[in-house]
Amino acid sequence: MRALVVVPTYNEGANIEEVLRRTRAAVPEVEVLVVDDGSPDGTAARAEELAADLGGVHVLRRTEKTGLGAAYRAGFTWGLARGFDVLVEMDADLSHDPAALPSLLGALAGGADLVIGSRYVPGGSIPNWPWYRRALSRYGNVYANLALGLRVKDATAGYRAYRGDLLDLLDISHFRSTGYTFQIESTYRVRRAGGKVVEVPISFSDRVHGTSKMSSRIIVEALVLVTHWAVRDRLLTRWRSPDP
Ligand SMILES: Nc1nc2c(ncn2[C@@H]2O[C@H](COP(=O)(O)OP(=O)(O)OP(=O)(O)O)[C@@H](O)[C@H]2O)c(=O)[nH]1
Ligand SMILES: [Mg+2]
Repeated sequence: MRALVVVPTYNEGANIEEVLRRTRAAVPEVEVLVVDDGSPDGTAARAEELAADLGGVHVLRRTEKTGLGAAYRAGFTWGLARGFDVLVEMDADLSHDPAALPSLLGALAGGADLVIGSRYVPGGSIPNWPWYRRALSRYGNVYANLALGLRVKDATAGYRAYRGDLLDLLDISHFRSTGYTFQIESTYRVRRAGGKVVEVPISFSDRVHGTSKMSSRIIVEALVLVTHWAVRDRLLTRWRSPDP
C-alpha cells in the first residue's frame, strides 16, 4: 500500500525539520506532503530544502490561510490524484509522534477504513494538558458523540489514517468544515458510509515550539456544524418518519 502523510503547516518553521526527519526515519517507505498556507516564517521554503535533502517529501504551497480542513482537502486531493492508497493526517508541531505511524498503518492494513490515533482508549494519554484543554476536548467529544452517534472515543483527534478508496467514495470536495471540525465531519461521513473505524492508543504531547492556531472561531464552527448535522440528519428524519 502506498501511503502519503499529509502535514498541514502554518508558521511551523521551528518544527518542520524535526517532524520531517523523524517521519522519514520512522517509515522510510511512506511519502510526506507538506501543505503550507503561505506561512510568513518561511516554513514552505525550509520544507523544500529538506525535501531535496531527505527525498520522498513534497510541498504544496497555497497562498492563503483558509483553515485546517481546507488544507487537508487540498492535500488529500493531491494524493488521490497521484494514486496513493492511504492518506494520513499528522500535525507538524510534534504533538503526534511519527514513531506511532506503523501502529496506525498496521490497523489499516488489518481491515479498517479509518484509523484514529486516540487519546481516550486504554493506553492513550495527554500528559501535559491543563484542565481547560482537557475539559474542552472531553465535552466536545461527548457532544459530538451524542449528537451524531459516532461511537468513537476521540472524534476530534487529528492523527489518523484513511483508506484512499473510501475518501474517493466520500467525495471530500463536498465537506463543509474549514477548520478542525474536519475531524468530526470525516468521522461522521465514514460512519454514515458504513466504514470500519478503529482507534489505536497514542500519547499526545504538547507543542514545544511555535504557537497554537486553535481559536474560539474554530470551537463555534464545530458547535454550529455538529448541531446542524444532528438536527438535519437525525432529529428531522426521526420526526418525519417516526418508528412504527
Ligand atoms: N496549512 C494550514 N495548516 C494549519 C492551519 N491551521 C492550523 N494548521 C496546522 O495544523 C496543525 C494543528 O494546529 P495546532 O495549532 O497545533 O492546533 P492544536 O494542535 O489543536 O493546538 P495546540 O495544542 O495548541 O498545538 C499544525 O501543524 C498547524 O500548523 C491552516 O489554516 N492552514
Ligand atoms: Mg498542535
